[in-house]
Amino acid sequence: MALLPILRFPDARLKKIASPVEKIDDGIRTLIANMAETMYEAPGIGLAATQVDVHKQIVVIDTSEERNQLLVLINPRITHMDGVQVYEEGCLSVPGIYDKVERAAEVDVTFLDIEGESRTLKADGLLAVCIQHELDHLQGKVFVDHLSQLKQLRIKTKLAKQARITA
Ligand code: GNR
Ligand code: NI
Repeated sequence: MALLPILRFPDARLKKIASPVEKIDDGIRTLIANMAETMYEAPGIGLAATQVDVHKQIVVIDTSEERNQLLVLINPRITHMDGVQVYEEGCLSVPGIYDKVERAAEVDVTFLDIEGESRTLKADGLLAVCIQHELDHLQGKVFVDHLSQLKQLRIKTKLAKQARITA
C-alpha cells in the first residue's frame, strides 16, 4: 500500500473530467486500496481519484465514526435528488478552507462495487453531501466552484500565501 499525493486547488488537473472504469483489474484494485489508505491517513471522509491525478470514475468514502465502513463507488451516477440542505464543507484539495454549500438533502446513487456488481444506495445527511462533493470532483468541480467569485479569489490568495510559507 502507499500514500498518494493529493492535488491542491487551483491545480488545473482538478478540472479534468474522469472517464468510466471499463474493467476492474489489479491496477484498479491497487489504486482503490491506496486511495482508501490516503483518505484515512489525511484524515478525510472521502476521496475522488481526480484528487490523486487519476482521471477515472472512482470514489472512496467513509463517514462512519469508527472509520470502518469503507464505501467504494465505481462509475457512480446520481439517479434521484430531493430536498435541500446546507452544510459547511471542506476539501483535502483546499486545505484550511471551510464554507457553506447548498446541495440536495437526499440522493440515490447507482454504482459498481469493487466486485463489479451494480448497486444502488439511498443517502441523506452528511453521506449525501459527501457523495455529491465527490461526484463533483469526477466532473472537474471543487466545492469552491459553488461559492461567489469574490470568495474564490480570496481562497486562491490565502492558499498562495500558505504555499509560500510552507515552501
Ligand atoms: O474530508 C472531507 N470532509 C468533508 C466535509 C464536508 C463536506 C465534504 C467533505 S469531503 C472531504 C474530503 C474531500 O476533499 N473529498 O473530496
Ligand atoms: Ni474534496
